[in-house]
Amino acid sequence: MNADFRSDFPIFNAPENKDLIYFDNAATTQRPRHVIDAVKNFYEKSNANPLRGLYALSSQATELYENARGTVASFINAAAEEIIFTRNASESLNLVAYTWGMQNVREGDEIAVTVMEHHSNILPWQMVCAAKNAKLVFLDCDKATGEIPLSELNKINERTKLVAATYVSNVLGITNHVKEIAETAHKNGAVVVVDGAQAIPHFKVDVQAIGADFFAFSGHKMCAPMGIGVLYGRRELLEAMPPFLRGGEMIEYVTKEGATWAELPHKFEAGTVNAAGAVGLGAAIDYINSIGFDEIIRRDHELTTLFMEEMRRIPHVHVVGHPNPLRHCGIVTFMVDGVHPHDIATVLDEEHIAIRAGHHCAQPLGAHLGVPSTARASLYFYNTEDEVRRFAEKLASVRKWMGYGN
Ligand code: C6P
Repeated sequence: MNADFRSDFPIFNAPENKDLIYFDNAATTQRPRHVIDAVKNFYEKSNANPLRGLYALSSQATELYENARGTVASFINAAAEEIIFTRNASESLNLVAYTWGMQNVREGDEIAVTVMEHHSNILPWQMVCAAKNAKLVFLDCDKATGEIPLSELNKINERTKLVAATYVSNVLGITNHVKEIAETAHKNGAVVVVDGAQAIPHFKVDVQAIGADFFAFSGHKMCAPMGIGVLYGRRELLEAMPPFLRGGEMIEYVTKEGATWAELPHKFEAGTVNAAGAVGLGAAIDYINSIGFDEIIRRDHELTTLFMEEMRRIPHVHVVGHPNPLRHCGIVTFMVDGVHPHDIATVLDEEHIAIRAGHHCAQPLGAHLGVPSTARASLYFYNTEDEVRRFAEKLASVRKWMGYGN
């Protein structure tokens, strides 16, 4: 079954990648033929500057671009005008910080984030807090399991203006209870920003059900092209926010003195948009829907369970985070006694195995757990059991490569 998925991805058919084990899917996934063809077709048949031209080709480009927005909206249970196309999750989070954050946060207020946030969901809030003389508060996680105890939610109070939480940690793979976080935030009058970058590729997201006011993700972590991302925002909030970037196509009317803004979502999409990227994202969603999240979750569970079983059998290897593979969303971070994670990645690269090593852009989490640098394998549904076994065999020899006796 999984061999079929793999053959959907041309990169694995390239002769130079025949034996490639690609376990860096949390950094970026590979692209299926369906997505590559959608982008190619756009440029070969429908390319023009969308939203401007008064001719057929531009209208066609506009239609494809707006159809992709509709596809994204139904994928996460939102309305089309609540979907803003950005470059990536980082830009989506910055958009909220520079607009809602700078407009609403005042001196003495608090912003709460979890300790496991990616830097993209910490630095924008540090910026707002510094500009407004507000306080950044961290919700800590359990050092053994990575779970955020519900008692940490007591740090959210009437001073809290915004809570920013990742749905799934890019280091621990743990899924946070964002619905409970949102309920607590709303009870205290705060808005909730969910970083969905690592969740959206792995399970069905419903922004209404979790109570997200804003939800950010990147296309490239879910089989879509790089350079296209999404910010979902609740309509009333988006309407009250000032634009982030100013320029072409985001205005209603401009005079020498000032301007009025276009309707949602275009108020937040200044300049020529990434139409081919949006079309590619729409195609990626169609592809993921054709597989179905039941199957994706089943593959995640099977592969991660096998992966962690194999890890447990190798002496000197330690998995970071939850002992239950079903709590990992395909992400397994680990250490090997006496070997720096960069050396692990370099030795494995010699064997044509791609993993990530370092701080994973989550340094506050590394400091909290006391492990500033780790190695990370991240799997997706097109990986195979055979790859996991070959990976374990190579990992078992890493210490020998580094000169240890066993
Ligand atoms: N994490 C990883 O290897 P961008 O770069 O904007 O597409 O995504 C940023 C981002 C935001 N939130 C989470 C939870 C993420 O995991 C990432 C990106 C990659 O873990 C690259 S550092």
